[in-house]
Amino acid sequence: MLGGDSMGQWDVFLSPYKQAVDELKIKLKGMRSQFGIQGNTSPIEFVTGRVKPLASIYDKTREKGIPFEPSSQLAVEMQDIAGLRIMCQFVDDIATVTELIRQRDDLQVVEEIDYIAHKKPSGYRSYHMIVEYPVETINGKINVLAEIQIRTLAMNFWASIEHSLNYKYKGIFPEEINNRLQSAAEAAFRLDEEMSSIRSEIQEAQAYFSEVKEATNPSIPTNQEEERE
Ligand code: 0O2
Ligand code: 0O2
Repeated sequence: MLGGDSMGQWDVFLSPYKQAVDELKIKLKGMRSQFGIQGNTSPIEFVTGRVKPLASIYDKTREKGIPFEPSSQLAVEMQDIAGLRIMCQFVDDIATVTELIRQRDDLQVVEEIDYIAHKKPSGYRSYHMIVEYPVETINGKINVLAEIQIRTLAMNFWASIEHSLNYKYKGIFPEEINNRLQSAAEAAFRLDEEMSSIRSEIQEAQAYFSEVKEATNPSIPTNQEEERE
């Protein structure tokens, strides 16, 4: 168990990461709503974010063979303490999102890992960007690293299922489960391909659906209108 002092040090160490996650989540969600306001379909479906829980930080320090303590070594070697995840409907949206991120002035991309072109042996597919993000604190600016994972809904579905199974089996899957996971990864890949091939039809239907929804939505009366009634 961690003592009070040690917990305090972790709180101090993790606080800029929490701020980075909160700020980046707002900014990435902002990109999504700007597409909507301009009347365009957003390449971003939804965004989530988290600060890595201490138990996961502990596990990863064991794997990496580095000390489990708040330190500059940890800040450099563990690049996903601040983690953002962007979900897209279509594989092509991922390139649009990565380009938008590269163009931003408020962060610096330091590394990109393409697990879509080169899927992991587990079957995992996703595009990872490691970014350096400046957090303004009362003690000055702190640059923190954050990992942005960009993936389709199908890739996300597979990864979240595999993640839970990994937790249960501690990474050592029975052969049957392993085979099923590999074929599920192939199925997710084919689903992405199928959806891409009818992308324009899907997007027309979605635009039509939201127009109809807007037209049939009863307008909410303003205060003035309510007073008049
Ligand atoms: P809205 O109106 O639903 O778009 P938070 O701090 O609550 O904003 P957090 O805790 O990082 O976000 O992550 P959380 O709660 O897991 O999900 C973040 C956003 O993603 C939420 O939307 C969820 O509704 C949305 N979300 C999560 N899973 C799915 C999913 O499978 N499909 C879709 N379409 N959306 C999902 P918001 O931000 O609350 O607003
Ligand atoms: P969690 O619980 O999501 O935080 P590296 O230091 O680059 O050599 P690292 O940091 O493991 O190694 O980088 P990598 O491989 O790019 O993975 C970072 C994150 O990607 C993982 O974080 C997962 O979120 C996700 N990921 C990578 N491989 C897989 C996989 O095979 N299955 C699933 N479901 N997710 C994967 P954590 O810390 O492992 O986990």
